[in-house]
Amino acid sequence: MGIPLAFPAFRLSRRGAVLWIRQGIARAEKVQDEMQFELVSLNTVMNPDPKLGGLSFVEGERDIPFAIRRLYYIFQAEKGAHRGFHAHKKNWQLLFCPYGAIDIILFDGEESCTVSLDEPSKGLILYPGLWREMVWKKDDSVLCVAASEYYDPDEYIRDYDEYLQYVKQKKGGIRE
Ligand code: T46
Repeated sequence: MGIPLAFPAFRLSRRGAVLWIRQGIARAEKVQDEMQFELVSLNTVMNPDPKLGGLSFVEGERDIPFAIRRLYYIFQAEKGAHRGFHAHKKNWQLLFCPYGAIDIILFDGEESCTVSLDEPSKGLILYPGLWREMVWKKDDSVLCVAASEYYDPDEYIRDYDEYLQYVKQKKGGIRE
């Protein structure tokens, strides 16, 4: 049996309020809606015998607001490693760090914010359109990503100036 969680998950976006309720996932804290991301607690079952550890799980379209088309993970990166430096135009993602600690630095064209993934039960949902950088705080930390889309290099924005232009266009009401 999972640990009972008191609060339903919900999110608010610029496009209006969206409510999604699912037993077993809780909104850990309200992070800035304007930044279009959300920190959530993943379903977690700790074994009564501490030597046997715990198990966390996520169900697409139930615990997170998208179906999972792709999983990937980054491993064997050293403390101090920086990766990322891009945004996605279409991809929704759930990031989590089952081992170690990784800081995720987010930027929406105006504001930036850092979220620390330092516990296996912490999940970070990223809406499309956020610039991100990942910083390894411990050797061999593992970053896992559940993504809404198949891999498509054309839906990445890897050029910073292009990203700023993209944000400007979106704020001006031009959408893809
Ligand atoms: C993200 C952060 C958190 C593929 O061939 N297929 C894939 O599904 C992915 C994700 C990557 N690749 C190739 C593309 C590059 O040649 O793997 C190589 C490394 O990818 P990248 O430099 O984009 O890795 P990161 O760590 O900068 O970013 C990755 C994800 O690409 C990205 O979606 O949000 O992790």
